[in-house]
Amino acid sequence: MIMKNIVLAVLCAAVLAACGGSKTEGTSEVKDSVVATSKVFFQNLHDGDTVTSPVHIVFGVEGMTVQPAGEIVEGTGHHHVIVDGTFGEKDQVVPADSTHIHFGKGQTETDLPLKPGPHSLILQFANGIHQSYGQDMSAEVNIVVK
Ligand SMILES: [Cu+2]
Repeated sequence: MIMKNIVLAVLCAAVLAACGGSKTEGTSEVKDSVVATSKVFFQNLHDGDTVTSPVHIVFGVEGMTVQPAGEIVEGTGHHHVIVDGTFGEKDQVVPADSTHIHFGKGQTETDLPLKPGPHSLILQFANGIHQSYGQDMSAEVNIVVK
């Protein structure tokens, strides 16, 4: 009788461990697929466009939700525009200066004054404390300002 109980206990533990393991695996698979299908994009600008200043920019995001900066909430963030720079490495805080513009109120569009000439604009999504989601959540467009 005691032996039987021990066998049952071991069996239960094995089953629980197996269940726990596969549950964790499933969760991370879902997470990965969310990141893989998420993206940002310029809704109204395309490579080679000639525009006038201030440049009207409409931000787009899929697979994540725009939320004002403040706290980290999974699956949410806010937009940044990086002028003539490079995307923010994953988890690095996006600097706040004249070429890294934060839209921490949750804005989805802006009118950006730019000097005449060619410019690269990068749209970068970052979490509630401005940590970049990396190149996967960035988009670049090259335009010419008249
Ligand atoms: Cu920010």
